[in-house]
Amino acid sequence: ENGITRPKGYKVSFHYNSRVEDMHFGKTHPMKPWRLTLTKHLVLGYGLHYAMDTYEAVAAGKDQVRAFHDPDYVDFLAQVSPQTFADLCAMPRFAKYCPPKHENDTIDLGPFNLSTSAGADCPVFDGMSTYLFLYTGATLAATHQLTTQQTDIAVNWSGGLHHAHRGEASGFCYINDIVLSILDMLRYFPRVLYIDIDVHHGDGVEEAFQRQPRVMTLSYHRYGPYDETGHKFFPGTGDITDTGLKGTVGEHFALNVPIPSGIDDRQYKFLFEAVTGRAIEAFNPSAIVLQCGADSLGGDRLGQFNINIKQHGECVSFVKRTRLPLLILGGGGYTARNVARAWCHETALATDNVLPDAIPLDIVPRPEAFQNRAHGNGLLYPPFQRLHNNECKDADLEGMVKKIDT
Ligand code: ZLV
Ligand code: CA
Ligand code: ZN
Repeated sequence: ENGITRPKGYKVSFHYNSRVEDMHFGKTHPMKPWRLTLTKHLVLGYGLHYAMDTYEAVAAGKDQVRAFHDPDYVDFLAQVSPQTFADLCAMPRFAKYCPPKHENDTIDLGPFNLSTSAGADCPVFDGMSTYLFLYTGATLAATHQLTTQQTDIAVNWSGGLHHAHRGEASGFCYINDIVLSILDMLRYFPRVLYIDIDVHHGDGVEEAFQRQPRVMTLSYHRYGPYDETGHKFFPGTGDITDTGLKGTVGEHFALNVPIPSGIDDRQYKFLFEAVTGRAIEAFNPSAIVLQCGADSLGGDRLGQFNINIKQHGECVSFVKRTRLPLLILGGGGYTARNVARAWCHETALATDNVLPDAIPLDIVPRPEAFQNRAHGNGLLYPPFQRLHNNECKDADLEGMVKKIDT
C-alpha cells in the first residue's frame, strides 16, 4: 500500500550491515558514517526494501583482501585500533613502513599513511577494522550476486572507496573494495567498465588497472588549482591527457574528465552523456561498476560542483539503460542529509520506483534531519544553484569531449 513495487523483468540486490554506522573518524573529520544511517532511514521509510533482495553483509576475509592489497598492510588493518597502534608500529615487521619523523610535522604519520593524530585524512579510530572489512564484505557479496547471475543490479552504499592503494591508505579510503570487486568480475566478464562520479579523481582504481586492457576506468572530477596558494584539488591527478600507462597494453583504457568548479546540471549532463556514451560504444563492456560519490552535489562540504540530486540520479539512469550487469557503490558525500536523499532516490531509480517528492516526515526516526526552514522537506530538493561560481565554459567542455573522443 506504500506503492513500492519490484522491478519488472530484472532483480536488484541490496547489501548492508548497520554496524558500519557506529564509526567515528574523529570530531572534525568530514567523513560521517552517520550519512549511511540517514540513507537507511529513507530507504526503509519509503519501503524500497520490498523492491529488492536485501542481504546483511558479513566481513570480508583477509585472504579476499589480499587479492589486491599488500599482505603486511592487510595484517596491520586487521589488528589496528587506537589501543594497538603504538605496539603494532614498534613491531619490526611494520616499523619498516614508518616514515622518518620531521620536526615541524603537524601530524605524526605511522605506517601505511595511517595516523592517530586528529586532522589526519586516514585516522586510526575505534572499530575501524570492523568497519573496513564490513564495507568490503558488502561489496564482495554484491559482486558475487552479479557474477553468479542471481541479480542484475547490486547496491552497496557503504562501499566505493576509490583512493586506497595496494599498500597504503589515502583520502579516507583504506581498503579498495572497488578494485577487489573488479578483480572478481574479471573471472566471469570479458570487459568491465568503471565509472566514477565522485567529485574526486578515482586514482586508486585507475592505478590498479593501468596495465589491464580488460578494464576501462572513467572518472569525472574537480581538477586544477583551487585556492590562493595554488594547491590542487585532492588528489591532484586525473588530467585529460592521462589515458592510461603509456607504452603498455593498458594505454587508452583510462579516461579522465577534469572539470573546473561550479559546473551546473545542463553542463554535467552534456559531458556525462557524451563521454560515457562514447566509452560504452567503443569499449563494449560486459559489466559496469558505478561509483556514485555524492560529494559532486551542490552544497557538499568538500565538493565544488552545483549538481542537483535529479541530475546525479540521471547518471545512474543513463548507465542502467545499457541493461548490463551493474554494481552501484557509494563513495564520498559530506553533507549527510543530501547524501541520504541522493542515494535513496537512486535506490528508487535502480528499482524503477517513483517516490513522492515530499519526504513523509513520519517515516524517519530523525525528521529534523530532513526539515529545513529555507528548503523544505523535498527528496530532490533543495536545488543547488550557483553555490560555487561557475567556471565552466560551454566551449571548453565541448572541446574536452572532442579531445577525449580521439
Ligand atoms: O570522497 O581532512 O587534501 C572518497 C573521497 O573521494 C587532502 N585531503 C590532503 C592533502 C593533505 N591532506 C590534507 C589533510 C587534511 C586532513 C583532514 C579534512 C578535514 C576537515 C575538512 C576537510 C578535510 C579534507 N581533506 C578535505 N579534503 C581532504 C583531502 C582528502 C579528500 C578525500 C576524499 C575522499 C571517499
Ligand atoms: Ca570521480
Ligand atoms: Zn570524493
